[in-house]
Amino acid sequence: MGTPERLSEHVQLEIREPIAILTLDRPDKRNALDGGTVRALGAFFADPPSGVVAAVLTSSGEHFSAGLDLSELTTTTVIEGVVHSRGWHEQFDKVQLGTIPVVSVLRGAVIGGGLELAIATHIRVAEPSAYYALPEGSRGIFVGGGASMRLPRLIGVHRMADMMLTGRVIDASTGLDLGISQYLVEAGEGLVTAIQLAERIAENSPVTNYAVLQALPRIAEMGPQEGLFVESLMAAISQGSDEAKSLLEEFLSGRAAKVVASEVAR
Ligand code: 1HE
Repeated sequence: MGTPERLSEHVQLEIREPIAILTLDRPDKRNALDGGTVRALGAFFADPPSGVVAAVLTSSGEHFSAGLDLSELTTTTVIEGVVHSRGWHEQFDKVQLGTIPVVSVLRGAVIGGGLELAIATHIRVAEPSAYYALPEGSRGIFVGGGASMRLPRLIGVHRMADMMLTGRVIDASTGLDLGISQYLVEAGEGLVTAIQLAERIAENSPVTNYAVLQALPRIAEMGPQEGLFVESLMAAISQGSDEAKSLLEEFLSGRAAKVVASEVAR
């Protein structure tokens, strides 16, 4: 087990190769996200340590994150507001479009910018306490960390509009049904499940993981024929890798794990 260190004032980092565990660590402020935290996360995922091929993003205390540190907004001008929001876009793009898959653990409040961070991660494991909200409407602001781009792709424009206009809070079970999380586990099981998933992801060929992070979201945004063509290119690139050749050979010689129905049904 690695020794935890500080990535920044409010982010703890533990390396357990081949995975890294990042912890939002500002429980007294419900893990509200200040600029230093957002920049530290972006910098980590833009250039992860060698030997780390998957990550878990979790939190201290009862909540994942109460969103933007609202104390940062009280004196901003319009142009500073644009720059602030564009900074979040840049850093969260480094999470989503980086090179290592990120599994997040969602508990308690996953609000505003906290939800924006969560949906920039690739796999979200929720505990029953998780709840999702966009209270920007009641604060007189708009989302600024990518929610209007990422969230409608998960739940649809009209559900997001409902959350913003009425302040509707979505519970963990509904969040699972809508795809906000892909997993819903028992209370206290989120971190252990996320670590298991990250370790499983780390066993994949790096080419496949890279393709899932880089090619898949782009293909999903393309026209059908362009997307199919890029899929073929990515398929050929991955098939040509040394990892693919040895993994296929392992299967054909009966040495590889088979697909197990109970794992798939989870
Ligand atoms: C904060 C923040 C914050 C808590 N920025 N300081 N997000 C919100 O509008 C959500 C605001 N927060 C809440 O609704 C509640 O704090 C919670 C439901 C998350 C938790 O409630 P509770 O009763 O456990 O804690 P609390 O007493 O409200 O908060 C504890 C402390 O954290 C308190 O500070 P203290 O000095 O009085 O102890 C709170 O002020 C502080 N705190 N949340 C700053 N968000 C890129 S655009 C993204 C736009 C958004 O994210 S908008 C949504 C913002």
